Amino acid sequence: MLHSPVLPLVKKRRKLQEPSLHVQHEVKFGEVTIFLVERKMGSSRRSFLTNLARAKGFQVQNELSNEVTHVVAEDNSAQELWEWLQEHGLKDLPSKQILNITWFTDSMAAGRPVVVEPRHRIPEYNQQKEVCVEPSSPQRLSQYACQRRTTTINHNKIFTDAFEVLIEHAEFNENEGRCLAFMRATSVLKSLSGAVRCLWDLEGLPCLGDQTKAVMEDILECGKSSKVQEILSDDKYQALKLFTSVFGVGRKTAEKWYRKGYRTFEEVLADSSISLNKMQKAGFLYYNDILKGLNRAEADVLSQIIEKTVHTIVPDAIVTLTGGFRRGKEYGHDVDFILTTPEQGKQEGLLGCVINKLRYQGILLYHDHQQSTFDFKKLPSWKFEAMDHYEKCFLVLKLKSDLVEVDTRRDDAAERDWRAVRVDLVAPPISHFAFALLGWTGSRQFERDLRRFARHERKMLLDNHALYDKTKKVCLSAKTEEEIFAHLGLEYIAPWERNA
Ligand code: DCT
Ligand code: MG
Repeated sequence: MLHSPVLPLVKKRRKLQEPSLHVQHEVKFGEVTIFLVERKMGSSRRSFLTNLARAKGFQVQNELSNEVTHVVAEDNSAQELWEWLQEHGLKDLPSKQILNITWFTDSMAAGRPVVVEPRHRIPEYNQQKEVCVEPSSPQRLSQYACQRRTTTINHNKIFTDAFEVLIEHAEFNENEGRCLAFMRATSVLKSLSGAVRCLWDLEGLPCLGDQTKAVMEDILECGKSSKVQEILSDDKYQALKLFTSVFGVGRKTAEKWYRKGYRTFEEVLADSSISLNKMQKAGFLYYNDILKGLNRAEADVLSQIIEKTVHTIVPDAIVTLTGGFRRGKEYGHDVDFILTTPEQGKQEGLLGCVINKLRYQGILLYHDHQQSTFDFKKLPSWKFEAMDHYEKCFLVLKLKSDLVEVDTRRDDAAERDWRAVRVDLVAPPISHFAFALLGWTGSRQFERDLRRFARHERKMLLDNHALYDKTKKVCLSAKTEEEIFAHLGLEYIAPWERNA
């Protein structure tokens, strides 16, 4: 196909007029590197916006390079932008965020990089990309999720949704091998830049074995998998799925209730011999609210509440949003925060005070406060437990509807001005912040593969506390996630590319 000549989108003379080059600003958001496209925007507006962003702690590059994560354009057509970007021969172009100016202005207004929403994207840019992108060369795809870039855009949802049922079913039946196989396959499919249209597309992809391919073949041929349909209508699967959807109810408890012959909540709650623990009581009490989860706007309001509360206790405490929302997800089942203090050790006891303040504000519905069992001398923690040893608390809070447009409707139509939401807080010492942040950012599959990669490829042990080099017999310290990736000899993967 012939294209019209592509005009340069950055004019050479700009360099001479870049007063900001000499001004040093503190970088607050190391994970974001912006490039502003000059064409249509104009050089003076570009330089004004560059200075504005830098003054707010954003990194803005004058030249387009591989380090750029967010390309921001104003009024450029999808086609001219795509062609121009192609010419630069950037690594991983499909993984870069190509955005219109609204993302930039929203971020400036918020004072931080906002999560990319559909309205921030360039109209028709993705179609342009899909027409032009060669399917990413499968041979190069790593078997480790920590060597792939996986955004929240999943082109293969039809397959991964089916796999998720199979994963859950395998989990209920304690079939670890099958569970792992489908989790790895799901993760590979999520990382692809396009939809799989036939089994040939899977040539050379890692982690896709015969059983996963058979399910995909079924879906490709009939639009659904008979195996998945069978599970979905299975009595035991349905009961365990229902029971484990209650906050505080794990597989074992669900199984016990199923064995007693129960299939509904009413049946469980009518049995006086079943004593629910505190967490399960809260789980039933706020079941519908918690099941709804939260959206980004609600998570932002909670961030403000938690930040404000924490800062009345320790003014310079550091509050960091983590978990799925840090990865750019629009919805989550909870909001996760890491709290720490610049002064080592000052975070001790902080969570207890936060809980008291939340109670005083009248928004604490439930809390499970776990003291730290963190022992520096025991590092590295040789057992890779699901839970880390930091002080943490699992909360249910009231999110008031006067703060954000909260869906407070209840099935019984009772009037109320709040909704119950799940919040997790974890408080590592600042010395271990980077490890805690990396661990709590997830996704779970990304974490699993980071640890597997460390162990098998680097002879290192990684967990939420530390990185241990078994060859050198030393713990490698790190202040940032970038340093941990560097210790592991891995290319840095930004949080929004960890949705493995
Ligand atoms: N995590 C961890 N140890 C745990 C639980 C979680 O290291 N015991 C990590 C993995 C992901 C991250 O913390 C947050 O956990 P979740 O909130 O369960 O996951 P999420 O990715 O935030 O998903 P959601 O959006 O549904 O909350
Ligand atoms: Mg979460």
